[in-house]
Amino acid sequence: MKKLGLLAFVIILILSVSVVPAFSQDDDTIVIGFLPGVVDPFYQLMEIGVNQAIADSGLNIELVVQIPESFSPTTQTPLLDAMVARGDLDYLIVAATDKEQMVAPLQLAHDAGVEIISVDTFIGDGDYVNGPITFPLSYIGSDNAEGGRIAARALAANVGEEGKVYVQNVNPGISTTDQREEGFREGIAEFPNMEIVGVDYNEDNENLSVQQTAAVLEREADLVGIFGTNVFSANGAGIAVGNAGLSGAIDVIAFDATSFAAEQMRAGVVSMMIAQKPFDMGYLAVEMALAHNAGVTSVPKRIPTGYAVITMDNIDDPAIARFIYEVGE
Ligand code: T6T
Repeated sequence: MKKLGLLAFVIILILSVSVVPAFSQDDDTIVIGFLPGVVDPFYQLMEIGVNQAIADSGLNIELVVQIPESFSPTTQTPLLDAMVARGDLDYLIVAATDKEQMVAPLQLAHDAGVEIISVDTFIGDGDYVNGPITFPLSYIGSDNAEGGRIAARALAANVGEEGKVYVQNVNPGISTTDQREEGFREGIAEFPNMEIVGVDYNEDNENLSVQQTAAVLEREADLVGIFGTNVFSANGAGIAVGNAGLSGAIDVIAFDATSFAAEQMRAGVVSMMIAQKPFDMGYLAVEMALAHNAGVTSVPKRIPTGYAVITMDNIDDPAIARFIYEVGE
């Protein structure tokens, strides 16, 4: 009997050890990382969308946010590595700051068991079904080439389809702004009497954008229009045009729709804002992560989020004005 009692005790001990959870943390917690490109109103609104989707889900989710201090793989990669090193990240919602340079760090994260969801920007060529990079779960963002074409056609219409135009851009290698420039070039090529006289890269620095634009305004006395491919590019271009006393004489098309760009529209500097839907991008990214976590196997590899095109004709329409990035800049 004594032997039997001892055997029972050993069996109970073995069973109880084998059911001790592997982690002390509550196993139901889903850990989601959010790693945008930089601090700006666009990504701030995206983060609001992320938080809203988490709140609406009612699930037990831990959100880990890291924001690079500049829009660059050099500042983004260490933050990514630190997030992965936590060892508990289930999903990462990320705006890669370079379509090539962020491939290897994101591949490492994926190899470590983190599911990757691209928001805004993509890696590789963005075709996560047939392209060179297929490991991310989804790419959620604007059709940026189309955005560039919209800008070109609007600018052409505003200037009578002729004249010299200039592009303020961020850095080569960023999927979004590269595609906006490409789309803009395609669009301008539809107008034989129009010419792009230059492109400058401002490193996502508004002051640099002001300086570069001012230099072009000095050089090109007959410039008729400027395309600013993102928040800081458009802000800088608009400020330089205003400083030169050329408001209204030079047409500025702003990609993105900050409240500053809206002010510049009302001041007659900016004629069009191409508003993206960053709130939707953040919200949908969380929803896709949760769908995947619940076992959904057909998460779409590409989710385009669309635009609201804002001009003086519709800026006071609440259904349109709601797309201005109001985040208390
Ligand atoms: O235009 C957005 C974003 O789409 C782009 O990838 C980087 O710049 C912004 O964040 C605006 O500053």
